[in-house]
Amino acid sequence: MIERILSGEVRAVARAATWIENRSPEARNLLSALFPHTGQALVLGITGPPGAGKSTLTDQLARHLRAEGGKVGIIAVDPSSPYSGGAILGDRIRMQAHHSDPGVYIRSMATRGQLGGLAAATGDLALLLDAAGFSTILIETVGVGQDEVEIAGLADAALVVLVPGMGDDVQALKAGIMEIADVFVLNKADQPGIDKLEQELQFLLGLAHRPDGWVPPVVRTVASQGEGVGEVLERAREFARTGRRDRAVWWERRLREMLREQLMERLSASALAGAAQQVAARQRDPYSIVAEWMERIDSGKPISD
Ligand SMILES: Nc1nc2c(ncn2[C@@H]2O[C@H](COP(=O)(O)OP(=O)(O)O)[C@@H](O)[C@H]2O)c(=O)[nH]1
Ligand SMILES: [Mg+2]
Repeated sequence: MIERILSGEVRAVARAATWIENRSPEARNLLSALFPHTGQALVLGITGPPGAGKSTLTDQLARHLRAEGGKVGIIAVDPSSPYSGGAILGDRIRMQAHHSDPGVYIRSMATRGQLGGLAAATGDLALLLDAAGFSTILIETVGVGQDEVEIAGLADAALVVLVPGMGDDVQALKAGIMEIADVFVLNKADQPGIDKLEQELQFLLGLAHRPDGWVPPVVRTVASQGEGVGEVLERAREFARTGRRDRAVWWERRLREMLREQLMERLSASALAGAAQQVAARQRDPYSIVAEWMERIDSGKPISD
C-alpha cells in the first residue's frame, strides 16, 4: 500500500481514504509510514455559506491548476444538514468534468458518525493525498462552525466565499469568519449588491486587526465564468508563502486528540457504563476509578470488565 500510494495509484488512495474515514487501525500505520513523504502540497480551505459558489470555485481552481500541470486533490466535506442533499448531487455532476482526468482526485467526506473527529479525518486525508503526489489539495466545507475553523487551521490558506444579498449575515458571520479568512472571495460579482458587500466587508476589515499583521485581500470573482479565479490562487499562494500559519497550533490540538482517542480505545464501553452506574449509585467514587484505570494503562492492560 505504501509503495502504491507513493506512486499515486488511485485505487490504493481510495482504499486508504476509506480506512481513514472508518478510523481503522491500518490507517494509523500507513499514515505513520507516509508522513515523511508529506509536506509538499499546498492545502487550501474553501468555506462559506451554502450556495455561495464554493463548489464552482473549487472546480475552476482545479481547472486552473491542471492547466499549470499540477495534480489536484479535492476533499468535499458535506455536513449531514438538510442543505447538503442537493448539493452533494450537484457537486457530483459538476465534478464529472474531471472524472476522466487522473490528475484530479475527488473524495466526499461524510460528517455523520465522525463524532467531532471530522477535522482530524480531513487532515489525515489531506496527508494521504499529499503523499500520493497531489500538488494542491482543495478542501470545501460549508458554513463556519468549529469544524470549519479547525479545518482552516489545517490549510496553508483559508478562502472564505461571500456573496451579495447576505445582508446582515455579513455582520453575523463576523465572529467566526474574520479570524479564519486569509483571502476573501466575493463571488457572484455579476449580481447586484456586490459593491455594498465589499463596502461592508472593508468596514469590518478596518476594525479587525490580526495578530499576525496580515490584511486579508478581497478578490471579486464570477466563479461560474472562471473570472478572478487566477487572482484568488495568486493571493492564496502569497499568504502561504509568508509562512504566517503556525503549524504547531494545528498539531497541538491534533496530538491531544490522538492521545485521547488511543486512551479511549483501551476502555471498553461496558467498563465505562458499569463504572458510571457505580458512581451514580454512590457505591464508588470517580477519582479512585480513574486512578485505577491510569494504573492499568501504565501497566499496558485494557480496561474492561
Ligand atoms: N450568477 C452567478 N452564479 C454563480 C456564480 N458562481 C456559482 N454560481 C451558481 O450558484 C449556485 C451554487 O453554486 P455552488 O458552487 O453549488 O455553491 P456551494 O453550495 O457554495 O458549493 C450554482 O447554481 C452555481 O452555478 C457566479 O459567480 N455568478
Ligand atoms: Mg458545494
